[in-house]
Amino acid sequence: AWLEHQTSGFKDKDGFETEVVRHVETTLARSMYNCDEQAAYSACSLAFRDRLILEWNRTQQRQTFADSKRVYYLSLEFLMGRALDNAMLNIGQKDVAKAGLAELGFRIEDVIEQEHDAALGNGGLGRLAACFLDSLASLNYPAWGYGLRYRYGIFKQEIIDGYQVEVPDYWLDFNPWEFPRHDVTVDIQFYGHVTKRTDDNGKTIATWDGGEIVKAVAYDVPIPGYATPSTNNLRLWSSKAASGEFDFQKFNSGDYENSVADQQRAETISAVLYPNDNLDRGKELRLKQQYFWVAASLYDIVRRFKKSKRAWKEFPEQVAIQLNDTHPTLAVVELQRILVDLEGLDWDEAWGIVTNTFGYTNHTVLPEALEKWSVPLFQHLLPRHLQLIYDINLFFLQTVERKFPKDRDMLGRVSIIEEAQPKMVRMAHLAIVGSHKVNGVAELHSDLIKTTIFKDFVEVFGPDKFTNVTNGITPRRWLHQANPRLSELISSKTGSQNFLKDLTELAKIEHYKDDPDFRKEWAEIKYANKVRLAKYIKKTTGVDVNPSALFDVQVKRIHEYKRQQMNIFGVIHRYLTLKSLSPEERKKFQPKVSIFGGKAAPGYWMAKQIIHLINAVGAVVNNDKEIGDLLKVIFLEDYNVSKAEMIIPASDLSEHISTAGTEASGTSNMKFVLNGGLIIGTCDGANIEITREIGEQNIFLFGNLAEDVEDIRHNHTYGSHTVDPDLVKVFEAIEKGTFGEPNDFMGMISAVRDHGDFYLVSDDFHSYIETQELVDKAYRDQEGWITKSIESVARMGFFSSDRCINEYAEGIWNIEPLPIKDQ
Ligand code: 26M
Repeated sequence: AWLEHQTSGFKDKDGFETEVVRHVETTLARSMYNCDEQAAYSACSLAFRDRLILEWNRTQQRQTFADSKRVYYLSLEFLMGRALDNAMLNIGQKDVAKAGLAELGFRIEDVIEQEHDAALGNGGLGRLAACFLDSLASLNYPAWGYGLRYRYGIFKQEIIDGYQVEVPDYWLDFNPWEFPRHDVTVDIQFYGHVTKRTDDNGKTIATWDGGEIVKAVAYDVPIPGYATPSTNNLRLWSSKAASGEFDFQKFNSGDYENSVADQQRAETISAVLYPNDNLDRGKELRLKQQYFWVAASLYDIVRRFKKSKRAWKEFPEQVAIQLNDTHPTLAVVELQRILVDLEGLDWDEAWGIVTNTFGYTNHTVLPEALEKWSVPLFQHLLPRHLQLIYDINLFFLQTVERKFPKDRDMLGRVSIIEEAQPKMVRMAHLAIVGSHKVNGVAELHSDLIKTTIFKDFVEVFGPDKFTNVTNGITPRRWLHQANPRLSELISSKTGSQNFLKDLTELAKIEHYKDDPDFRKEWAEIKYANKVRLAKYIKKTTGVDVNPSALFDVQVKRIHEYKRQQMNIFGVIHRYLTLKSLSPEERKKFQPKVSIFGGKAAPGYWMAKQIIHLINAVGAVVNNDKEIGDLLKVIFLEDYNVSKAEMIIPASDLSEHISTAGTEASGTSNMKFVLNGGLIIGTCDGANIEITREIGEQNIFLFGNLAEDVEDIRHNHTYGSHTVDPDLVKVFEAIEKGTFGEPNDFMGMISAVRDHGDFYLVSDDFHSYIETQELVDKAYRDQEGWITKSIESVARMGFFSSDRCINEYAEGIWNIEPLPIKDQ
């Protein structure tokens, strides 16, 4: 209903054009005669931005006036992608823009593609945060995101001679979607020392003095909800020298270098996103980033609360703060510091407020990703916080002691401080102790954390503190925006676009699964999306791929646990099989295009080797005349959100093949199925729930189960370990030099053969190959395949991030949507 009588839209295409022209001529100071696509993008964004600002202001006013509970989502990563297309669709005026731009001589697609992705994230965790913002706004929840305004997002990936090369991603040249708030700043303190004194009542007062100050400046990004006037705020902090530009005192006294160095050191804090996904390296600058962002955000949240003049005990009734992994865990300590040191509350009252405010989401069980900070580093950078952590730990361990008297091992295991050389602060333990709820991101994952890494805490706090919220994705970006024709076909059958607000309405399309016209259109849409991707592949790699072949896609961060190495070994196996066949036999083979994409962390040697092998295999296979269209191997450079929007709708089959028990949830699995692709996968993460929803007949599952992994690993080390015979043949081909210098790939081979095959590549290989054969067979039955595709999409309603956010709101945050009255 809002769309019909919205106050902020353009009246019609002429109204839109007037605004675009005005922005080109005045804001950009250009003539319409030399308005290129980039200028058209800028002007179009500015025109939409003007509309957004009005609703944004109103939403903030409405939230302030209602004075109800707000949720704050603290995340070091927001992988937003492009904003213009999303803004046009959420406001509901893409058609108007399309017609207006056409009259001005532009194709809307070309204009949209001018925008640089906002890539302030690594992968799943960062993209989840972006989907959550979309759902929070679309469901009218009073919510803010808080993050860091990195000058450089995740690096741009170039592939040169088959190797990954990293190029800085400078994205802020022209960004119409952010609003600097030079008046909203917070001074953030580092280093220094703590003095304690006793006041007249015998109470200990701690003061933290000295050290250095860095200024946090707020930059706000509007987050429009879909088909609602609600426009929420994402606040990103940028670091600046506290002295303003640079220190003139030092400058005038001739110390030019140091005056500039201070400024640069301050600005370094928000300069660059750490490009590691699922790996913690314990670097001081990362801890500085965390405290800088957390302290600025909490100052802001507390300031807003104080304006309401409520008693402190009401804080958790007004404020919910969600910790996106352990990265913002310092917020727990910072709030306790504010309440005790600055506001003078008693320890216990303060701690009650703190624990009722925070919720913690765990996103990984990989030990190398669990954050730990060395105590000496902490002592140096945040001396008061370390004291508070010791106190928190002391009181916590006392309660554990009361519950489990004399269990010294238990105390050692759950302690926030790890007794190592040097001692370490375990951030996950701190996050659990400081929160009222802890959740995993898919059922299997939530069960696993309760029975493995956080088992002792279940004993200490009881099982109710631990819960599951299965991830979801926004259907606006991942269906309507990425696949407009499919969205259109669905709405023609469900009767409206309401499925984009209530994804369970997808169930209605199952009635049409036998309707020949519907099926034909369904297949045509997939084919058209494949043609589009084939053109892109031709343009970027020079390789011709046949859009009728089976497109088999694995796009995600490159990581051993995600097992891209198993995929490429499987491709080599397929190639060797094809080579061994007669031309006649070959003709019976299902033609296939194997498509990879994803970034390796710059310091992750093995991941880079995997990329190199994929490219080396492509170079041989794609030029083998005997093979032709039967097999192509493509590595798509610089996989990111906007490329995902093009790649995902074009897949027939996608791979989600992590070693069971390692992928917490996965979210691209949901995106692929929602777009009519089938998946091959292990019993891991959300694959299991996807199977439950869509039916076993619609998914290709294989491999060992999570519950067996430990024993198998034990066997690798202490029992006999033999490599699967088909995989041996693959290794032999690599070692013979079939794909170039074998030494380049020995790391991958010996990880499996000589170093315990930690990720079970060999153990799962046979099952993987067999299941790929089932895929080929199923694909040859095109009618059967289309049925699977339609049934799957129809049953994906559960995986909307709207459902997911509603679960957080009810089970963890205890917040309600803010009703919108007609304005
Ligand atoms: C930690 C320390 C230092 C530098 C970087 C990190 C770090 C950054 C990102 C650690 C982990 C990071 O991301 C983890 C992640 O993306 N996890 C994924 O979360 C998704 C959303 O819940 C899940 O779907 C994926 O399965 C899970 O791997």
